[in-house]
Parts: sequence; C-alpha cells; structure tokens
Amino acid sequence: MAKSPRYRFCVGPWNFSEGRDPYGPETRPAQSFDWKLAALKELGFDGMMFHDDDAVPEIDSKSPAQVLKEAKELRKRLDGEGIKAEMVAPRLWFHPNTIDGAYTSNDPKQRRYAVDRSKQTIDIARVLGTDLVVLWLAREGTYLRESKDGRRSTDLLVEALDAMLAHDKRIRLAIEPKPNEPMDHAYIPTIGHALAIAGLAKDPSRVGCLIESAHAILAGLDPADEIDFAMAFGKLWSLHLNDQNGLKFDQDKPFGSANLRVAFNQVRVLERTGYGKNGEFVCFDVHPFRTTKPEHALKHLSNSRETFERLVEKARSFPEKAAQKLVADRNYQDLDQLVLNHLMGT
Ligand code: XUL
Ligand code: MN
Repeated sequence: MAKSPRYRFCVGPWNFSEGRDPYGPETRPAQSFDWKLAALKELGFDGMMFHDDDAVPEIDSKSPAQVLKEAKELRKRLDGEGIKAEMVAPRLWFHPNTIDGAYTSNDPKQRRYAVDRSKQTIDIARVLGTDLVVLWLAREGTYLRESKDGRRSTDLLVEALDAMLAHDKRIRLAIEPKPNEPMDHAYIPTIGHALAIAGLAKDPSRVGCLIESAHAILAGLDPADEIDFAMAFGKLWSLHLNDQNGLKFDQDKPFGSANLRVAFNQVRVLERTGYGKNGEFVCFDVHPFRTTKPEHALKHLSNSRETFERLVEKARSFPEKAAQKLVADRNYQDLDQLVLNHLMGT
C-alpha cells in the first residue's frame, strides 16, 4: 500500500459496530474494548476518538470521582499502547433527559443536565490528554417547526458553548454539523452555520468544526468545498471521512465507496491546504455493511485507509500543469476527462 507519512489515522469504538439497524438486530457479536484497541493497533492507526460513555461506560450511574478514576485508568491503558485520544464528545442523544434536545430542550432542568454532562466530558478530555471536544448536536433541532423558537435556540446554543469554554480555558470545541437524522431539521446543518455560531461565542478562537463527508452530502454540499471553506478560517480541527449515496439515511459507507471522484477531491484539498500539519487526525467514521461476516469486520477500516492512501498518490501525481493549461483555456470539457483518465489510470 502507498505511504502518506503526513497523516495520522483514527477511529472510534462505535465504528466496530455490529450491524443493527432500525429493522433488525445485530448480525455480528459485540467485541470488548480491549479487542477494539488491539484491532486498531493491528490496523496501524494512531488514535482513538471517544464519546464520554465510550471512555467511561454507564457514565450516568457513576460519581464524578469514579468517572475521573476510570478515565485515568483508560489514559494509562492508551499510553501503554501508544494510542492518542483524539477527542471526547458528550453523547447527548441517548438519555431520557435529552428526548426533546439537550442544550435547546424546552425544559430548563434538562438543559442543565446537558451542560453539566458536557462539563464532565471536558474533564474526561483533560484526563485523556486531548484539548478537543467534539459536539455533534444530534437532537438540537425540531421535528416540527412550531415546537421551538429558532432564535431562542441559537441563544441557548451560544450559552452552552460559553459555559463549556468557561469551564476549561484550554479546551477547543469542534462542532460537527449534520442537517438531519435524527431530527427533521437540525439547527446547525452546515459548516457555515458552525463557524457563524462560533463567532457569537465569548472566545470564538476556541470554537471550530469537524467535517463529516456524509453529513455534507446530506446537506446537498460538496465535502471538498466544506473543507476548503473551514480551512480558510483555520478552523478544521478534525475530519470524519466516509461516503454517502445521495439523500438517504446516514450511511457511513467506506471512504470513496459511493463516489470516488468526490473522495478524490476531498483528498486533493487536504493535500493543498495542509490538513494534518498541526497534528489534526484523519478519522474514518465508517461502519461495516450489515451483511459483513465477523471475520471481515475490520475491512471497512482497512479499505477506507487504502482508498485514502491511493487517492493521496493520485492527488500528488495529478497533472497539475496540464490541468492549469486547460483551466486557462476555459476547456473544462477536457479538464473533466483529464480528471477521469487520471482516476482510471490511463
Ligand atoms: C453521527 C456521527 C457521530 C459523531 C460523534 O452521525 O457522525 O458519530 O461523529 O458523536
Ligand atoms: Mn461523525
């Protein structure tokens, strides 16, 4: 396989998923955390991303002291294996308190739960040695427009960001936008929204974003353009590469699986803009197909990485001069074919 030494790769425990979907149960056995860590090492990945309850299972039933104790044990375990915790994210979409949203719930008690849990996530991140907290705002949105006031929800989101920033002066918040699922309409559907709300926070320099390919595609946007836009602000702090076949449920397909050219263009802008040079990771937020047999349960990860590495080679060997000549001549017809021929290897 081609080597791209500039990049560091990472994945989360949820990416070793078992095949459950809304219409049927698991198709593969659940694996322990130790098994997942060993698999990650075997794959040659460098980091692991965590939800707060990936780091400390059953977090809501444990005292703050117990949570920190378990986080410290995890840190030791990760250090021993030479694996970096890339980020920690509060899982604000499982608990009964977050049924009507978390930071934008209509119930003030539940909003408080969401902010307190997020502060605890920050404490866990500190123990795990990362300054990056990811916010996928899963239930911040509506099923029906009349149930919430969008202007008020924006203010509540800013309040929550400010409370997190004040809790720890070193932490950075990366908002991971997604336009829908589980909500009909999410409040922060795109990178433009994420960066705009960052500007309303008390310390905008510590609020950035994370782009997931599938989420951009679900918003009808080109992930490569989203990456370029975020990089123009110096705010792309993490990346979830995967793929998505149009406007369907969130598919989390292997990188490049649905549209190799869209994947190529993402890699091309990462190369052009120097993503990773400040230590940012390339994460694959991919899931195995439900049909995957247990003995093939890591292939979505190794395949995504292989595709990424090969596309890095394609980006580095792209006939830039010939392309620029065609651009100057406004000959986009042949530019189109140049790209296709390059991808097809002719
Ligand atoms: C959901 C999603 C999450 C986040 C982390 O679509 O991508 O797994 O990446 O909370
Ligand atoms: Mn993601």
